[in-house]
Amino acid sequence: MATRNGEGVSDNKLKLYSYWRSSCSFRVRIALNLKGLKYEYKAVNLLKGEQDDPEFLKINPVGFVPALVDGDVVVSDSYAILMYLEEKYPQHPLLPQDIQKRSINYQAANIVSSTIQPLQNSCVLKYIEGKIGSNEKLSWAQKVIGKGITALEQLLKNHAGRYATGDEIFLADLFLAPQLHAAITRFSIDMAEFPTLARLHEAYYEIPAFRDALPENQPDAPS
Ligand SMILES: N[C@@H](CCC(=O)N[C@@H](CS)C(=O)NCC(=O)O)C(=O)O
Repeated sequence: MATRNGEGVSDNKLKLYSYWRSSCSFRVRIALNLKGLKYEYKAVNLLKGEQDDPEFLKINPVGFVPALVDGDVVVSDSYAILMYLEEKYPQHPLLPQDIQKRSINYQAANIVSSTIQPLQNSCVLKYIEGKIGSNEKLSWAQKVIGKGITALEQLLKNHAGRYATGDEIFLADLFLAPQLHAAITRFSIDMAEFPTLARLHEAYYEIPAFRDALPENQPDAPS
């Protein structure tokens, strides 16, 4: 398992177990950046099966990234990690005060994390590819992403401002940005039918915390 000790992070207690292309890790990287938290990047190579390494399973018995270590606290699952970070490090709140806006944030985050991503997780796509074939893998991913983002477009078209639920970045954006990035760059989804989401996708690139969290900007990304 590769480990990176970048400049200025060696004394920091936060460690993020991540894979460059993992959309779930991407969510947490954005939150850490928004909250101004430095962290040590611990690369887990999903292509080499390092998620099933016995040492990593001690950190996350499910065998998925991301996982966060903060001193004695170990948290896995991006949603749980984001809620932990929100409570421990309240700077740059991830949830709005307004209760309706909050509920939209919860809905959007859950559509991504429960309805889309688990169905296009790498282990699922690998299984489909092995059992049926690589064409079916892509059409399956496009089908589940298309269904989910159709619902997201409906949900957000009347609530979005510059970002998903107004002019500030909140939880919904942390789930949307990685999912939209994967939809467009990995799964060739045509965004013409999703004008609100296409606009949000463009807006995210303007934010340094998002850009620094992009898959291609991670230390374990292929050069
Ligand atoms: N609900 C979990 C899902 C984590 C997850 O599915 N992670 C993917 C990468 S985005 C993974 O580690 N996949 C490894 C595999 O499929 O073997 C979360 O939000 O953290």
